[in-house]
Amino acid sequence: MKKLFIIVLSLFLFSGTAFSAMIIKLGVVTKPGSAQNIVSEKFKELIEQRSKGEIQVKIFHSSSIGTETEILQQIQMGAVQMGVITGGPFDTFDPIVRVINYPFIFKDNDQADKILDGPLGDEILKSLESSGFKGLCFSENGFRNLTNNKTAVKTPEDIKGLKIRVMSSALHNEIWKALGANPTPMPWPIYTELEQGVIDGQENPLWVMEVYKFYEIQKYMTLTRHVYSPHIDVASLKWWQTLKPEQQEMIQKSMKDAAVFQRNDNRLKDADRIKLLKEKGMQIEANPDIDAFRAKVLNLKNIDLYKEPKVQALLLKMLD
Ligand code: EAX
Repeated sequence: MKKLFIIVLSLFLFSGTAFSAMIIKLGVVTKPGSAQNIVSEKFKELIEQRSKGEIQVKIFHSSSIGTETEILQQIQMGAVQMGVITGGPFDTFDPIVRVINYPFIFKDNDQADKILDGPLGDEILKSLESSGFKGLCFSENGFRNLTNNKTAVKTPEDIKGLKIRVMSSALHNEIWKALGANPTPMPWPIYTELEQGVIDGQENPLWVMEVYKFYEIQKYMTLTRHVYSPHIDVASLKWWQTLKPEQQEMIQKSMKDAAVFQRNDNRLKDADRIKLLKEKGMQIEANPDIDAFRAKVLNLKNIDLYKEPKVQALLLKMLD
């Protein structure tokens, strides 16, 4: 009897030591307090709780495992399992992402949610599978606004010749060329380049100006809202296919809940950000000549970057 007990006990202990939590490595390029980090931390909290600790998340932030492009490459290989990545650098991996980065395609948050949470969003997420990603959902970076340290900007004329940092994306480069700027693609982060005057300006959602203290080094901001920048919350398809259906479901649901939480959080905080940035000394142009900006980018849909039939078709559907 004693022997049996020992056998049973050792079997139990063995299976106990054989059990180990699954660790998900998740990469973001931003620092704690940033939009990407808020989604990631919420996801970590939800999945660890819902899986009762069987699934754990290790967040690699502040570019500690590379730029967004490098994180995506590691996700493709399965070396990193998940990422919360801005639309910009993603479009080199799948040109369909250019559809959501099209300037002025979303007029407000509600429309962005409706489209990205609906069939068009699903079509984009599904498309990512052909480049090795399981697209889970969209959280948000937000509507992007222009800042610079040279001049107040109200119309595209004011932008002429300004050296503007853009994300590592051929499309974003084209957008700023069309607007008359001198765009310079570079990966995140960019504080030092702005501080040293290597670039005159940049464009990002309001939270970035606050969290990264751009008010210290950028005098002018224009509420251009030229691109609505979602984050694409992705997993490695290679890894995803090794998961049990119930794990997939739990991860999918937790990430979607985290995304909805973060979008609301960002929008709630936006209300106070303009005030804060003004107090910090930024000069803000709240009513730029948006029609003039829009006119400058009207023909972008005809550029080669939108040529692929699948991409062209989806863009036209969205512009409809
Ligand atoms: O969220 O590279 C960028 O401009 C992104 O918006 C950055 O990740 C900040």
